[in-house]
Amino acid sequence: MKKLVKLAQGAVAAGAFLLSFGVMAAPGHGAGHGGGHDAVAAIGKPGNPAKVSRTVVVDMTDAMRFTPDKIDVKAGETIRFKVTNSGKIRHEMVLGTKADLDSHYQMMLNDPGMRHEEPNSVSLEAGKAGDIVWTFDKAGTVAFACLEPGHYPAGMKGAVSVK
Ligand SMILES: [Cu+2]
Repeated sequence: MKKLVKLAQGAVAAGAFLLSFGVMAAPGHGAGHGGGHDAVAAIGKPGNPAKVSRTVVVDMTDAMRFTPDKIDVKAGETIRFKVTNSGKIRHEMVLGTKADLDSHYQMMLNDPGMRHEEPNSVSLEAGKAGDIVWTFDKAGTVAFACLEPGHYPAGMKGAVSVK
């Protein structure tokens, strides 16, 4: 636990300037951070499970890593991320812009019991599996991360490159 706290403190220092920005950027967060997120619109949209282009398997571990952590997709594809937690603690995969993930992470530090249960995320207990179905509609980079306290700054993040 001591180690996690230390990592979290590092993140606070690194992300301190983002805090005020983050609060402005995500006004609905406390109430289940509503559907009106600009940042969510910028990364694509929830996909139709009946129209999945392909499945990408992503594993999460207590080494604070996603495997793979670099994923290539084509604009217009709907991806089913089949996410597994092979660790012994809770992990989650959250898709977002880097700014959005940074600001959400600050809120997770303030409210560690918070769970992400939105179309762009899946939060999994040890040994569990779940899905995100997401449509990437324009070229660019979509980041993803585990926002459990200490995990993101320990390197639990990755990127989807949309071409
Ligand atoms: Cu994690």
